[in-house]
Amino acid sequence: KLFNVAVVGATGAVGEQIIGLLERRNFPIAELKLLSSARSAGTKLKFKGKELTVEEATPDSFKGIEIALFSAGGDVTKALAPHAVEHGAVCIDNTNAYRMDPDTPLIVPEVNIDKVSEHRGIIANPNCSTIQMVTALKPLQDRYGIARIIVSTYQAVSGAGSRAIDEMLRQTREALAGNEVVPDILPVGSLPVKHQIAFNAIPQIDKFQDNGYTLEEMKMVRETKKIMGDESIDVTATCVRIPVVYGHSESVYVELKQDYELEDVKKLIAESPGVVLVDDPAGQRYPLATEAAGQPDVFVGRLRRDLGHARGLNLWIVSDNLLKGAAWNAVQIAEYIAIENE
Ligand code: 11C
Repeated sequence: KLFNVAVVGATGAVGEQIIGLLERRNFPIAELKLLSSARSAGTKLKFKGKELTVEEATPDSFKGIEIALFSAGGDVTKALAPHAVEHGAVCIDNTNAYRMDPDTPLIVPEVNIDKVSEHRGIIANPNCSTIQMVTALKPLQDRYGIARIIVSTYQAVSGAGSRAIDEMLRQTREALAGNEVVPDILPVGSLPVKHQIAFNAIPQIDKFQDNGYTLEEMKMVRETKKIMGDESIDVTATCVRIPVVYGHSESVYVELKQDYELEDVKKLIAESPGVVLVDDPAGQRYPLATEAAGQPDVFVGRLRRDLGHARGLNLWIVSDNLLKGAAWNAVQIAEYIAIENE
């Protein structure tokens, strides 16, 4: 069976990756509709050698659409996804709009694809920094149980969109030329205070919440519990933006519920779907953002037992935030939906 598919946010950093993946994966498409804000409508994009014109997304855009992939911001999802559902589409949403809604499954295929059938029209795609962490930790949860996670992230500017990439490159040129560096977007476009990202590390991703954590940090806490199906896991996160274009890196400390052997953990990770073990200290091999960029997998290395806690384990987890962290996870879900509805 072929499906009528819509991509909402087609001209954005994630939308562009979704279109590329639909083409490379040869997704069974009858008609592909590319949608965006009025500002980007009219843009021409290539799909399988054909030029398609991006249209403005409106409630009526979804007539006849069977699968809609949203990545145009939470407000757009909230305004349009209910109309898409009314027209009979299954929506796969890359935004924060419905992730914590109890009626909306929050899916990482390697972790909880069994929950996808509970959807009522909308399936949520988690935040990029959460996706790569839970993909890597799922085999440990299944084998040993997880009591606690402490994560610090080193996140790429592409997570904040194409304009943040441009800003980092511009600031780098300004700094190298000895000119004044002018911050414009980061850490948060909608807040008045801006910080330099070139040659810097900014410990703020998204807005601060009343509890002193940022929204990005709280997404990691809440989404991890929901995806792993265990509210008892203690999660604490510190999320930091660094001047890397593609690929989020994470230092993760995990406390397991049962004793483990390091060699067993390495074997388990090496055998797990969607995860690649890169762990050879003697050869100075470990996951790097530059090597993960453009790849669909989650890369795991620097595995070592905690020095103070026998069930504590340290890992370094890296993945392309626009692929497994966004577009690839969404297309994996879409492929599952397509197979189910064949
Ligand atoms: C970042 N994680 O790196 C964010 C981007 O909720 O899907 C993704 C935001 C989201 O800035």
